[in-house]
Amino acid sequence: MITLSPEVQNAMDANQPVVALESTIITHGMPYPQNLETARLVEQEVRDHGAVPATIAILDGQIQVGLTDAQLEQLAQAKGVAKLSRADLAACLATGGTGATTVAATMICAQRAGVAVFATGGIGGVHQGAEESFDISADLQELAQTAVTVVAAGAKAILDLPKTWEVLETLGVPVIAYGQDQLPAFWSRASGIKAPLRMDDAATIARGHHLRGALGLPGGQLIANPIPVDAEIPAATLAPIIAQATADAAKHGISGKGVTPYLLQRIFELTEGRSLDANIALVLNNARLAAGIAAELRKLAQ
Ligand code: PSU
Ligand code: MN
Repeated sequence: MITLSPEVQNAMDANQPVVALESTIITHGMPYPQNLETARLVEQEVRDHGAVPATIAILDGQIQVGLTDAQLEQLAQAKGVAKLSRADLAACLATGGTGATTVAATMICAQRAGVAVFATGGIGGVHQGAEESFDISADLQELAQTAVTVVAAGAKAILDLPKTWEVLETLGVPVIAYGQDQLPAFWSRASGIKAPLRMDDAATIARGHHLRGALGLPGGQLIANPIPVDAEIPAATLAPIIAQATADAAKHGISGKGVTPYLLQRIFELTEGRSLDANIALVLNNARLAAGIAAELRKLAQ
């Protein structure tokens, strides 16, 4: 069921640190060709910081952990690729299908392959208006069940962030701000919401992961890593743009799996590309931290 790329297989055999990367950000989170350029840059960033990248996707009914450059390029250019979450994973394998993995599905595949650390942009969460739509990302439940430490720049700021953090607290997921007291808000460093937990170095985060396992607790950790200062867009600048995009989504009747990709694309248009530049910068920043955590976790496992 699971195919490791030669690079990932070698790393696993040699007990080298490995960082999982998702593929929905490539197919549904960014336009071509920036999606492909970013996917390559993120992989390189992981390598430059001492770990091996494992981009995960389902290709022709096989879980691929680690993609060749040709596979990456094919995925980045493909149209109408399925967006796979926990519910869709086995069905895609059963039908021999191809699809991109969300945070939830990437966590499942990573854990099965023995990869404990995963870098992405921002997790899914509770959508605005969820009290009507009931739209809550499966990413939250996954963090409660699957023992992978996920490094993200918080939850995407298109969401209802206070409700997202409340749900994670209810589910018993450690939400750990990296190097600051408040939670970041994806494109912005500040959200005005105090983080439940804070850690300042990769070794402590790795110990936290390790000790959850030792305590027999299921689930992972969410590391909320603020976007670099020079790349951020202030929350006040984005607020009216997010409101506009959300209103446009409602007007066009966008629902379900389509909501997040629509909002990201609309905000890209409304910011004339600035949101994408920030998104790329924060993913690279998360890849760096994840590589450091993966290296510390390897030391603990020895
Ligand atoms: N991070 C980004 N861009 C993205 C995503 C994460 O910077 O597009 C993707 C992830 O795959 C995440 C998904 O799981 O968005 C959330 O989708 P939904 O809200 O439908 O659960
Ligand atoms: Mn949803």
